[in-house]
Amino acid sequence: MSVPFEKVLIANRGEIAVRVIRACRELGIKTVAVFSEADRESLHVLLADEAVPIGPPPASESYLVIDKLISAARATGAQAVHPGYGFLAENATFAQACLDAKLTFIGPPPAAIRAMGDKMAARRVAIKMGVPVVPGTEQPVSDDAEAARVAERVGYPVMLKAAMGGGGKGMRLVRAPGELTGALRAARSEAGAAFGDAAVYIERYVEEPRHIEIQVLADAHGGVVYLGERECSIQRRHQKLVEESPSSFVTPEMRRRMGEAACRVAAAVGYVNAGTVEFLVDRERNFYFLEMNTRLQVEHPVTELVTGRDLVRDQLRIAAGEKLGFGQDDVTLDGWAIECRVNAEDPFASFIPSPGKVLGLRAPGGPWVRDDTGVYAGYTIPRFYDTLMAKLIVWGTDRDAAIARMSRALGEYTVAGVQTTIPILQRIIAHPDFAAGRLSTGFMDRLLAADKPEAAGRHRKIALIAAALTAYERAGRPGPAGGSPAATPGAWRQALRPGWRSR
Ligand code: MV4
Repeated sequence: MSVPFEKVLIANRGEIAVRVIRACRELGIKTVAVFSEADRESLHVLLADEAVPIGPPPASESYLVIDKLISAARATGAQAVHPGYGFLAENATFAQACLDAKLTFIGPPPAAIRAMGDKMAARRVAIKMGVPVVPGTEQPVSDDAEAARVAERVGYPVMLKAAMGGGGKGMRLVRAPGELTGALRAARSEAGAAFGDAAVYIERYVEEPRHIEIQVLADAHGGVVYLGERECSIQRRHQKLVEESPSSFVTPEMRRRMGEAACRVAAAVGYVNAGTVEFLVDRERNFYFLEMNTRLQVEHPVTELVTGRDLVRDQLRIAAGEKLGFGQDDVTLDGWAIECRVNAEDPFASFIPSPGKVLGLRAPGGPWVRDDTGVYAGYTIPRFYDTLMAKLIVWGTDRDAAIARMSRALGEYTVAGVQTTIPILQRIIAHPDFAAGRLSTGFMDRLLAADKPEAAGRHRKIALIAAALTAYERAGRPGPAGGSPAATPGAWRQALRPGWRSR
């Protein structure tokens, strides 16, 4: 195969920049990293062939400054730009700026990014292509009376959504007519502040939905395929924690219908490159188009492990104008893959970010275990960016094997110096509902509710009784071990964290 490019600039940082560098290196493509002042010693800088400084730590002064990225590409002679995810990955202006500078943007055409950035326009595309959407409005609602009519028609509860939103921002659940006017005002002002556009539309609320998304690949010659689904229902505040492929909820017939629907939406907007079509799925297995993400996603590795494809390699080939080189019938799903996102956050303290120096690190290994990370022992995680530290991805011949492997791998993962989400990931993976595939977007709320003050009150009493018994028992044996638990606050705190493994 010919080499798609000689040199590629990666307009990103962290694990995704590392992921792209790896694909480039395997293809014999030279890589250019960009880095802020906080990222001088970051792994992507160490691994790239060249690295260009682009300014101060805040992303608004570095990774989000289009001119600096274009200049860096020009100065180093890169022919193409990979945006990764986040930052400018779904910014049509950036994609256009690359094209204007005669740089290949390794992503979709600007028009496709723009078409899908407007969630209402995307909804209309889905409707036009015969893809089911949640019942609701095709245009923004302008006044209270119209909103009331629409809500009455689709039936309560309803959801108000920002037209330019996504990722849960500017959303309001309305359970009864009396709440509508206030919720509409709140949603409009939130949308206006967050997206500079106060337009809001209405959908019927889908209770306890699953979030299932379809990976698509499209080339510039009309070839479009889907690469199965990813189940991403384990989320907290719209941040995914665990993803898997395939989904135990999706039947082969449903997979084909969702996949074909996703391909129709992609084709309708002239989509080229890798993209993801998101669906909400209700308890009766009805699926509804939600939005399309016009980028490579964080959770793409689970699709890679079950399809055997390197999605970044496919992105590079497609961007270079090559044909996909395979058809839908060539896509087969083999086994099961699960990804856990390891964030530098303290799950014992409301997931507060935990930046700082990684004093020690022992990543898991062994068969069918993949660790996509942007950190190393001795590295200082800066406080300026996303807390994603690593993605642990495992493959097994079936779901049970993948779960057992993930549990084993999480047990091996040792990080010193910063707090990580590993303990909560272990709890998710060990949960009977997870084992049974009983997943929904309410899973994490239920799991964490067990740690809320009300429940903690109950656990606190149990812990106090246990502590009193221990003190009573030890009272008869004075000496170093004889102190009351009150003398060791660490032990108290651990006693108040039932089921959580201490490290
Ligand atoms: C919904 C919904 C229920 N009904 N729409 C959240 C993110 C945004 N992209 C869409 N979201 C939702 N839209 C209707 N009509 C519930 C959610 C939702 C959700 C969706 C996917 C994953 C996690 C979620 C958590 C809360 C709410």
